[in-house]
Amino acid sequence: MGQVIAFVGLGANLGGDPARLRATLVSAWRALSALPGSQVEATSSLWRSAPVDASGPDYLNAAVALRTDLAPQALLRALQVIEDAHGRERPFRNAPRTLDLDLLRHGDSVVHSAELTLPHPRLCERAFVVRPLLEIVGDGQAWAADLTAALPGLADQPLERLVCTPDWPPG
Ligand code: PH2
Ligand code: MG
Ligand code: MG
Repeated sequence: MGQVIAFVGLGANLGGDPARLRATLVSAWRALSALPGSQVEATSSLWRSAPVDASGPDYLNAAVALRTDLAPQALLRALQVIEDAHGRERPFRNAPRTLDLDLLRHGDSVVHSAELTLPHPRLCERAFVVRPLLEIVGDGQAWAADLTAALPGLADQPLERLVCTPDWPPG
């Protein structure tokens, strides 16, 4: 298949104060950049967001563009391994989590399998996904227009871009 650009959403809302959540996302970023045949090409800001369709503390969210050799299913499995290495538990749907890594897009792949739907079915429904993605998706990408078009409808989802974030983006 050759290399494609995959977009991965990062989230965490369990495990401690905001500095601890940030350390988790830094660690996850390093794990993503260490995946075989993969490099992080772009990293969004960190965003603090109220839980959407979920309970628990505020989240830290971000998104990265990952240039990768990995096929969608292999990348999904690798993301789950990184989640598990960060103490992820899955007691119920949308439970608070130490780390969530969501495969949002994988090049132009369209996938409908039991484990994976691409593009992510709720890509344009969540401000904590749309706002970070808009920071790193080039205007040349046709689907960036869908993100921009979704923004006004997401104004009721509280989130803020964090401007002073030591260690982020990791390098
Ligand atoms: N993830 C969820 C459910 N709700 N809310 C915010 N703000 N950020 C998330 O990453 C998030 C959520 C399920 O993955
Ligand atoms: Mg998620
Ligand atoms: Mg997830």
